[in-house]
Amino acid sequence: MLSIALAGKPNAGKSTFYKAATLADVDIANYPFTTIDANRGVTHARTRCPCLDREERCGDEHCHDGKRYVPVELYDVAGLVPGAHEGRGLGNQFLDELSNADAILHVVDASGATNEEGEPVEPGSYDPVDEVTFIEEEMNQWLAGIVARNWESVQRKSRSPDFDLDDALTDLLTGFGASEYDVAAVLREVEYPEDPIQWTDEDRERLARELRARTKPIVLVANKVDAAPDGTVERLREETGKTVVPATADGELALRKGVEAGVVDYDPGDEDFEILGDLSGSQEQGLEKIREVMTEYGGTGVQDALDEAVYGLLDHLTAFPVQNESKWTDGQGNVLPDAFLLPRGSTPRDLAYAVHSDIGDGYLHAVDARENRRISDEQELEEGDVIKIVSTAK
Ligand SMILES: Nc1nc2c(ncn2[C@@H]2O[C@H](COP(=O)(O)OP(=O)(O)OP(=O)(O)O)[C@@H](O)[C@H]2O)c(=O)[nH]1
Ligand SMILES: [Mg+2]
Repeated sequence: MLSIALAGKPNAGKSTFYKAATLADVDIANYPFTTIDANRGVTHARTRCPCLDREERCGDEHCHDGKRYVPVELYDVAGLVPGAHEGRGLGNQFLDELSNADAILHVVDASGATNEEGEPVEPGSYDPVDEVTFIEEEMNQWLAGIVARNWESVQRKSRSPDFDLDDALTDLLTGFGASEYDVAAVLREVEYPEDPIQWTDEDRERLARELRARTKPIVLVANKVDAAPDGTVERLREETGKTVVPATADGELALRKGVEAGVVDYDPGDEDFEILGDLSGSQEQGLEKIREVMTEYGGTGVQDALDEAVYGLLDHLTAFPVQNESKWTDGQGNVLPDAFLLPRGSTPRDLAYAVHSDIGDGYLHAVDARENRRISDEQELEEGDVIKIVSTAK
């Protein structure tokens, strides 16, 4: 499963985002370091369900009238403060949690009402652009530290006649989620001394920065946009050059709670919602405030941020394996039972392996269930493909 981590300074709204996205029970409070243990749960990316191209909706619990929700893992970690890589605040331990992440949603407090330690300050007096820079720097320094601490082993290996820097660095960095391919690509981009003994701290930092950018790409979530000074989102975009998704995590949380209570009709990622039941005046006012923000930004931004990470930054697509190519069902008659997120460029065989390694090993060919025709093994899958895998394994 793809794994996305929420990172950011304390008090930015990470746990609120996490709770809204997973509906798990977590602590939320207006002071720094509310979260001290990492939380891990399941959320979803939203896409268009192929059932919309048929007469009947699939009725799967992950499909709401053609809005398809595909599981993704979400991590909520403790806040990072300047110096976290040296152990300040809750420090290194939580940076280590980021190792498992395929992408990072950096939750920024766009209201400017908390400083870099997450302490409340005069609203608008802290510039959120600064937290973008320092959080990224903490992550880079953390990785540089891992490389530096393990450099001796690289030096030792370099004495062997069949030494290969790519291999040594891949060994060192697999735990961080860097593949051989990532290491090779980064070594092509940066200049470095041939002999590991001559590497300086700057060389290691450059390597770490490039690898971090490649293996832990970041989407900025401009949270608390309901309380942000005008122009903050635009400025974040311009000054960081990153993708910025404006969001109100506690708005999303209120809506999801409303849905649970049966008083709100809303699917995550919708641009608007409907009030169903009779609410007290203040409840209704609260919801109408959220609606204003949603109207301005096209939704609460929580689902958009997840989708941006999965389909934008990580460039994944959704493929739907079926056993019956005309009914689009599995062996039990469930319509479009599964959805898999795969990197763009994946082939039918990759999908077979994603379903099960036995299915992959026994792969014979694949059928495009939309066209009802056999497709080539080299054909790259597309978003929304419905595929029957023919395999010797069942
Ligand atoms: N105005 C506004 N406040 C929000 C929003 N999202 C979260 N908050 C508030 O921000 C404060 C901090 O929220 P948390 O989710 O606990 O923040 P955190 O980033 O997990 O903080 P730590 O665990 O301490 O690192 C709480 O008072 C939330 O209610 C939002 O969209 N708008
Ligand atoms: Mg928290």
